[in-house]
Amino acid sequence: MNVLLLSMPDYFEHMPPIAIRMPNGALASLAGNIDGHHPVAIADLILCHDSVRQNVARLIHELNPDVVGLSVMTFQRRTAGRIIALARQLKPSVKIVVGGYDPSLAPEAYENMGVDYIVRGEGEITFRELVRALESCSQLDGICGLSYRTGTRWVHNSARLPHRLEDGDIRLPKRSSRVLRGYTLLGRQVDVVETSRGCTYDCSFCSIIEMRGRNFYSYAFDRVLADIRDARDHGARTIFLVDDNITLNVRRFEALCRAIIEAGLNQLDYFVQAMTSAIADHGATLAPLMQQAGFRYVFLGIENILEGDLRFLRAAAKNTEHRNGNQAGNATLRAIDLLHRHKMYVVGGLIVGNPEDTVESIEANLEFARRYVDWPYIQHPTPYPRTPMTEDFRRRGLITIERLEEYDGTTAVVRTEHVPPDEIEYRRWKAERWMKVRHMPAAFRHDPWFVIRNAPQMMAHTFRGATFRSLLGLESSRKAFQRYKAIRSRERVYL
Ligand code: B12
Ligand code: SF4
Repeated sequence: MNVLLLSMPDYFEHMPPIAIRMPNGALASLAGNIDGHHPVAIADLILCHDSVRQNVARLIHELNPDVVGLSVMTFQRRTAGRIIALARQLKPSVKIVVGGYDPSLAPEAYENMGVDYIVRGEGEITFRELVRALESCSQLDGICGLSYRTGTRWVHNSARLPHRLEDGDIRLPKRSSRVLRGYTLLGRQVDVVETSRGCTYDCSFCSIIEMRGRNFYSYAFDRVLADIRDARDHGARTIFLVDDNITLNVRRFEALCRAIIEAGLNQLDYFVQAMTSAIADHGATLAPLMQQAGFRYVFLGIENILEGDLRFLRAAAKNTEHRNGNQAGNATLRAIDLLHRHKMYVVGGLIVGNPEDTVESIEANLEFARRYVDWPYIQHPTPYPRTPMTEDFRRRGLITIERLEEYDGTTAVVRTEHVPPDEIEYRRWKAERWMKVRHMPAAFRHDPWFVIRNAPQMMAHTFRGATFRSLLGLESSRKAFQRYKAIRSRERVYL
């Protein structure tokens, strides 16, 4: 069976395609895990976000797929609907499968979108079994994690338990299936690699717990190293370790750094997400190893610097430092200091606009980011399907925007008890632009040619909506913000 796998073109403010175009890790993993005789093609539509219709039509025409699979996040649902309609129009008999966070957490939303199958939760084994069943025209009722249509009725098979990742059952991703080119992270080809899945915390804004429960399973190092080598052999110079929470097991992470160094794979740049508590508590031994292994950017889930907000986000525990077995306050500053001392850059993940936030508390977080982080990744709380936070916001009547295409994390779709959404977003937008400019010299030192060639476009992206008059203070920056909002709204229409 010919299989075509697509990830959505939708991007958000912190991922401008001029500088960042990452492959979707799920699709290569799915491709590597269906039976080997099926021709499979992967198209990450971020690589052609300005010509989606033409590219999807071309791929369907050239590849004549029997099965089209889409990987979808919540803010991409509208685009997914349009791509489904296009695929159906071009080839009415094609079988359409959706998977990923949004179809898993809101399967009911896809029942009337023209799809045939919904894969809930982890996809490798479910999709392998589905393609087998389609090939042999056999029953679908025994495939855990699958939802399917019979006539007008949808059947939801029982859930599939998260895979323990330990017996080689999940094979390596198949990167050779990618048919579009142009992956980049600031000028270096980037790829994604998993070393573990899952997390045992329960932050109220995070989709991971509803997706798979509270658990943590990891791949053997041999497999991880083979995966990194494969990414490198396909041209990657930067590797993003996409683990949900690699710092849950610090000793394992340290051993992984040693394994990367011993395998000579530390010539690559690495990018990883981490908890502040783990870095603060263990950074003295962990950070030097990370530096030696090639880690360059660390996304720190700081979330917020105020205790009240951390409690609301259920993120206090993962941001607490420990000394001699006792709690010793917020871990953020120590974590940042340890990473800086070992020449790593901090991507600061903060969430502003929580229910009790005032203008002052928002500004306190923005000021913190200005002072301490190298690259801001500041977002607004976003009520994704089935997260505990969504229930809180809905109960309090604070959700102001229901249009899911705006749920990209940098659009304020909820208000606080004291501040309207536009004001929250305006303050974040205004502050972040200048923080991003500050990182340009560091990017220049690492990749001078990329920055020389792309600096004008990167600046233009960062300052969308601004004019010389607004930058010189001759026009209100609120006007520039309104223009930026209008540009964002147009950008979201991919086809
Ligand atoms: C790595 C990552 C990123 C990376 C890379 C994205 C990429 N190109 O792959 C970056 C940093 C770019 C990113 C950005 C964003 N991300 Co992100 N990201 C993740 C993270 C940490 C891991 C995802 C991953 O690769 N997992 C490994 C793969 C193998 O697993 P998987 O994606 O779950 O796929 C499995 C199943 O879902 C299923 N599946 C998936 N697709 C398909 C398709 C088919 C056909 C089938 C059958 C099955 C299937 O099978 C796969 C294999 O088992 C998750 C989870 C987390 N804990 O935070 C968030 C997460 C996916 N991101 C999320 C969000 C919201 C975003 C952003 C919008 C902004 C933000 N708030 O952070 C941006 C938007 C990106 C953009 N396009 O502009 C949310 C999604 C929530 C939702 N309900 O949609 C998550 C869940 C985090 C959260 N807040 O809870 N992200
Ligand atoms: S620690 Fe990270 S992965 Fe774990 S629940 Fe919190 S946000 Fe999600």
